Amino acid sequence: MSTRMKARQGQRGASLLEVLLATGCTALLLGSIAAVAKRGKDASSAGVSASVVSAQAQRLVDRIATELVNVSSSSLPLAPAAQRAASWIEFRQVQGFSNGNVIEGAERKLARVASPEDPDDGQDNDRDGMTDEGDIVLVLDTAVNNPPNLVIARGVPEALEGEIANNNVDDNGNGLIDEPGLALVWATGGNSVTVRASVGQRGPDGALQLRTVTTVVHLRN
Ligand SMILES: [Ca+2]
Ligand SMILES: [Ca+2]
Ligand SMILES: [Ca+2]
Ligand SMILES: [Ca+2]
Repeated sequence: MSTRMKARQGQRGASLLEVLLATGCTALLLGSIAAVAKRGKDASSAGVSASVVSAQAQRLVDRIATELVNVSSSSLPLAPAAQRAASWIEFRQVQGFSNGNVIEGAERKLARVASPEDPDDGQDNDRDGMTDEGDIVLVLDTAVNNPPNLVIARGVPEALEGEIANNNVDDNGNGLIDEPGLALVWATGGNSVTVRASVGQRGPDGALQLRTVTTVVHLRN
């Protein structure tokens, strides 16, 4: 074999080695990009911590309390029957006084409604571990046609934490039977509303975590 041919073979060998090395590097690079992308995806679907869910439940109840604290008890609808709770309330806030008369604002409404992602059909449509969870919406004026709903919370279960819906039993022992995930109780002529609300979200381990907050709001006479 001539010296020139040996040199050519050497060049061909080097070229093949370079190609193999380059291919290997590309594969490694693509592999690490895929790994980073997967880590990002895992992080985004990892759920939220229990403290975040607790904060969401607390914020919801605080917001409802803020709405109700300046409400005249006489503006409330009929109280729910004993041992039952409502998942909605209509009310008027006191805006001031004129010649000794109370001036009330427009009728507002707080209600738990079906979530667009999980309609009320007995299925967990969005596969978040809760069946038929809802949103809490605030309507600023019920007299307006098709009033816009302000969504103030999501992930509110069909029944309050520990309660099984529609079995006529007080499963969680709080004195209320089959109460909804937002459970409002007020007595006729009473001066307070008891607000209970559960909020649920998936935790980092994928398991559903529910947090419940209860407060009593004292109304104006
Ligand atoms: Ca669901
Ligand atoms: Ca559903
Ligand atoms: Ca109960
Ligand atoms: Ca029950």
